Amino acid sequence: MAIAAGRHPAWLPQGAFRPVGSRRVLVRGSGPLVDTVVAEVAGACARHGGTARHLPGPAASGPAASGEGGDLVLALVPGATELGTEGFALTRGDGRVLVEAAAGAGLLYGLFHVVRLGEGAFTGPAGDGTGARGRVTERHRPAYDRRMLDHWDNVDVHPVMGQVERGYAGGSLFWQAGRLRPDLSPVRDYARLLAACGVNAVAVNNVNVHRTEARLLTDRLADVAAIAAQLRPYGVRTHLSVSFAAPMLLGGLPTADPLDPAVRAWWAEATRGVYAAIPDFGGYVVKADSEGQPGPFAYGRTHADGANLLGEVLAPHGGVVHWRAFVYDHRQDWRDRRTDRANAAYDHFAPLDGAFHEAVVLQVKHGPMDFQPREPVSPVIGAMPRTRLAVELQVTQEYTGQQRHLVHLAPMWSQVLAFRFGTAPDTSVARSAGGLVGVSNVGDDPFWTGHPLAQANLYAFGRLAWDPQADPATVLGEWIDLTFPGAAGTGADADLRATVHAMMDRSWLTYEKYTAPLGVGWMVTPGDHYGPAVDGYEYSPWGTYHFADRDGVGVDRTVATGTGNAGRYPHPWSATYEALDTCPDELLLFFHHVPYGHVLHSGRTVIQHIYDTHVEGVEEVEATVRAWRRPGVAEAVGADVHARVLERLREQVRSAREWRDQVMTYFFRKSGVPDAHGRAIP
Ligand code: GCV
Repeated sequence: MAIAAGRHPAWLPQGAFRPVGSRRVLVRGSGPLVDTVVAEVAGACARHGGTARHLPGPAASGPAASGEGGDLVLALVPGATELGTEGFALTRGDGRVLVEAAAGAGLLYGLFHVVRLGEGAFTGPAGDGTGARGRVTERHRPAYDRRMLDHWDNVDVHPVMGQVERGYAGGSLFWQAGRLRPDLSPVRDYARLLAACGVNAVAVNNVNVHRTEARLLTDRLADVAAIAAQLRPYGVRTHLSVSFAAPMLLGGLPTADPLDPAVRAWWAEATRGVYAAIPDFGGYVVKADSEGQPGPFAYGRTHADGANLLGEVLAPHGGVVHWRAFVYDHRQDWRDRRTDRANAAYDHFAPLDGAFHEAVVLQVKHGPMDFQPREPVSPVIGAMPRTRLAVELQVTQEYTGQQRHLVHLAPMWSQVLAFRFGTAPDTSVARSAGGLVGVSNVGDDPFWTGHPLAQANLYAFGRLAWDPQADPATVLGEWIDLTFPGAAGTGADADLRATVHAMMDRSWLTYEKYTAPLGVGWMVTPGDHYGPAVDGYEYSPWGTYHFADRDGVGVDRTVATGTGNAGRYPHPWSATYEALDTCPDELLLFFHHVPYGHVLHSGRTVIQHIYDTHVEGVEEVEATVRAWRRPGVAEAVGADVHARVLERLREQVRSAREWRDQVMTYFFRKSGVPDAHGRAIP
């Protein structure tokens, strides 16, 4: 098994399999995913000189299995139900490794875990953190059953959005100019990469479902089945975005009213058809009453009515509907200062808590707006304890530099996942959620993600979906070591690891510095959302404002005098955000409109913070370029990766300077306040 030539191997270069492939490996058990494990092991051993054996019968649990011979034994132990279908137990020490799992998926994840550990799996200290010698067993189970990527891929090339909406990595892996791609082997490679970081579900088309895409549910279902066949061997289930108006668009019915018996019968029949073609189909994704997509409001019905209809037809087959909470009025009037997009999802959905069918998963964006570089956590996540929730993250870098800027997103996601609505640990975002969904950043680009270092975001998404408490710097370290096998060594190679860490660990904060300040967001060019346009959205219907004038800037979202958004949070956050003196600096302009001379907790005024951070942000990007150009880096990462990253970094510097100059000039002109350090502002 190897990523096809012509595509970067990402975190599965052949060298990553050397520690496994150079040993005596035994696989015990049978089943489709065990066959995948066998094929992986056989390929690695053929390449690296080891030996691979397969005994189809299951193993007895425990030491009996480990005594069967082999440096690495991967054994299916059907009785080990405490591991679940995807978990595995890893016993290692004394140079030998035993992976046990109750099901094939667990065995596959166990194999990729050993690959991740590398030579250290066999020679390093046992992984219980104590450094103990001898054989120690660790148990690994994913935090969430569903760890999913949504592809915003169109089947037809959309006249404005292209083949992939908000895609920055070329065309779609699945679709090309209206058709299924004739060669789906890259999809198989993609599934392999996903399994190796823990993702187990993929929605194969855009949540904005246009006319052609709607047909994937019925007469173009064979296309979806063909994709599912590529994903299945790596334990990745296929999901489909569907149009709420499908009964009209495809079924010729006069209505899509969710309470209409004919509509319900149509969905039940369509869903039977899907499961006949794809027995392990995961379910539907629905964007309803949002940015022009049809939904239940047209019939005077609630979103629970709409979602429950689909939950009911999917449940008998074991499927779920991911129903998105991204519902807001995109025809706002900027003169109206009471209506607030940040309140919309909460106001629509929180009152429906407890009203959803058990096969409905409410998919909530992590912030109340739309994937800005800094937002508070969405209050919806803390307000619906009786609803199955999935938190949606944006791996594709729509608002974070579009894979032209180096922005490592895992630190932001970790912060979101660790946020607690109350004081108890089970009030964290991670614990409130039952699943994690990421909008994929992958396309048909040879590096998968356009910017080669953006692969780390995809990897981190999978790892955090498996373990939301994982440390983002550790996850980045794993990614570096796997992707650039030499980086784990000493001397110049150890330097590469440090160099890449230094470039990436704080890159999100760097991006935040040179773009929109203090949580206010949105100063991007309307439409394509790349580059600065401070007033671009200021007088638009999209509900995304900063309200800068000569005296101050920011959105008053207090209960006392503003839109009341702070009051959507439970205590103590409602009070924390409501009061100027307790609101965290980084969210100040999200919750408050303040004078330019307002002094932050940092001791700087708002205007000086804007000046300073924009200068610092550009300096940090310039330092990043210098780091990448250090001697030895190109050799260690490969000339192709080096050249592509350098090209992107050059654009990042250009763009960051443009951001700096426009934002500083804008606020200097508005406020008339000079820079305390006397720097020239254009
Ligand atoms: C798929 C933002 C993006 C849209 C996207 C939407 C969504 O508004 O700009 O391209 O549509 O989010 O999440 O549905």
